[in-house]
Amino acid sequence: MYDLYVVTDEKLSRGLTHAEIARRAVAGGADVIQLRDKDKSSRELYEIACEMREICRGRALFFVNDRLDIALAAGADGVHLGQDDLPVDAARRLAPQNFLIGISVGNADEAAVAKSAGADYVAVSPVFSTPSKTNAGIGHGISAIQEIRAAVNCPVIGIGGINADNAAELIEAGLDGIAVISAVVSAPDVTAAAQNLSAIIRDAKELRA
Ligand code: TZP
Ligand code: MG
Repeated sequence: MYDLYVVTDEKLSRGLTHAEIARRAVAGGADVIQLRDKDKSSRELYEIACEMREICRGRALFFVNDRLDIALAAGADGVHLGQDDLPVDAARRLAPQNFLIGISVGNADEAAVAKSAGADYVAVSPVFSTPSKTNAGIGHGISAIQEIRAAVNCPVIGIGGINADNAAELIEAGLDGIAVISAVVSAPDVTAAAQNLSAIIRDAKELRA
């Protein structure tokens, strides 16, 4: 469900818009697309989210980062929250049934709290240090994946410094899904990069099964 999760970022792309990144990543088999933009106005975000909603419909889950209001208004499948965003239980009270809520966590305690507040998945963030996010902090590493995996029974995904070279070992360590920006968004061929990562994740899961 969350195997390949692509977070869009126009600044890290080679001149593509959020919508075009989404279109190309979905064509390459991305399972989830997340709109992430810290600079645009609410109106701009809403319009982009509506366009991405249609691109993803029936093909990939569509999430909005941070902004529950934009996610709900655009009819997104879910919202992705951080530890400093709206609490999961507050978001849950505002959201319709079946609306998905994901949250970034850094350790097993945060994961357990998020799960009991109603999170649908937790994202170990960052798995490795990365320049793609300002103040992402030091990577929590593979040991954190294993601790968080053991602490919660919901899907655990990872984000931060993940690419085609290290994705398989992270699936092996227990991740259910791999979230990336640069490995797909900054690639010269977004569709081919998504296809390649998707195949790596699928093969690693088959080996694990
Ligand atoms: N949250 C934690 S790390 C990160 C976000 C949005 C950036 C991930 O980007 P990349 O290029 O896949 O390391
Ligand atoms: Mg956030």
